[in-house]
Amino acid sequence: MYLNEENIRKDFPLLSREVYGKPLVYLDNAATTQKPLCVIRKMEEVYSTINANIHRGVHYLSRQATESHENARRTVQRYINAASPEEIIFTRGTTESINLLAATFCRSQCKPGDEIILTTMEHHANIIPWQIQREITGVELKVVPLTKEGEIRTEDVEELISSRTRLIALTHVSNVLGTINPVDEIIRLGHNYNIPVLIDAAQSVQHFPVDVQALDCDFLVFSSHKMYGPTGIGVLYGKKNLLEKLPPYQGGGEMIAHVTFEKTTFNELPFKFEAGTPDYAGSTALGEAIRYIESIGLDNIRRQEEQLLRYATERLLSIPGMKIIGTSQHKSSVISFLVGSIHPYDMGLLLDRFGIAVRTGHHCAQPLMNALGIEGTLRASFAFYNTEKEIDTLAEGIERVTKMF
Ligand code: C6P
Repeated sequence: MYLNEENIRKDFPLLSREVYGKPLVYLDNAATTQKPLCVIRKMEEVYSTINANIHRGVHYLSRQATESHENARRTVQRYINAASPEEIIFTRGTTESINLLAATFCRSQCKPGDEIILTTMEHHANIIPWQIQREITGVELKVVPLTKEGEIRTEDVEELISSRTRLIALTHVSNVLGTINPVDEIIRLGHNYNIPVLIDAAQSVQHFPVDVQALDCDFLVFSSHKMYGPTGIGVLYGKKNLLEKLPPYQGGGEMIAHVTFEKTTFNELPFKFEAGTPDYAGSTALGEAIRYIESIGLDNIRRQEEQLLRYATERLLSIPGMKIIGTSQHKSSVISFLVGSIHPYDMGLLLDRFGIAVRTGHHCAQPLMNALGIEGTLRASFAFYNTEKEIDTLAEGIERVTKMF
């Protein structure tokens, strides 16, 4: 392996706990990752040393807390290589980021009958906000089909483009299939037709470098808790000229320039989209998580996870009755699978008794499940702190369960 697992695992206190008297094997990293001690300590540090409401007070603590929040914004900017910190909007996570964009974009940029292109493999977070806007603003949704390997083809996106297309919104990496989509090609395609592109990076920014200027994407969203940071905070990146065209999402403190009962004028970017007291403790800890990732190195993370994926794919395929769902050549460290006719829920419950945490069900991607003709899958998802030994434990667990049925 590329990284020294023993040293790395020491950074994550939770990984050394036991469940049911057995060592925990945590393979649900696509749902949320565990947190390194430096992130946990950073939360404690904020609340025990600089806690104060930000952007408002003239007092010392308030200025320190504000600086900490704004430093975190610059850290995120650097991490995804955005052109300026104004392009980084803090939200509660990917879901809120997409809801914000769907509501403000459809309200201001779309007329009834205009079209948004999505793909079959989207998470519900990149489907339902658009359906809500379909009800409110009359936009229509077009859906890119899937190949049998579980991939999206750029030519199938192009098929759906019309003079009414206003946005293409797709996931970078499928949370079920692990497929890494050719987003660079799709962004170029969109721009050939003057169509902006939103990338759901919830399953990519923690696995490999994502450079918004190199990709030239127009919007990009992700969640802190899937990248070793705290829960309850995430990011909406948008190109400045596009964000400036959008109206505010929520109203309240911080997002205003001047208020009277007759009329309110709004604050500049990014504050226009950050109504209310922001999660400055969360943003500060997200900044710490990013520094932690950078200290390991995203290229090292990618190589380590690619090796885990290869090892796990081979090991799982040696189990009789194993079917891996999602066989793209370009995959991130996610394996969805079914074994014979065993229900994923039954298998998941029994694996849990062996201390193995995997996810079961539709993974918030029911339209994808419908397209695949299945109800759900088991899903093992790996982070760089997982080990080949843990993959052996998973495989042995599956073999034991198979024998019980
Ligand atoms: N996927 C999973 O186990 P939030 O909940 O806002 O942090 O992220 C939503 C989301 C959006 N897009 C993609 C591609 C995602 O994978 C997720 C979250 C988790 O797969 C929880 S369902």
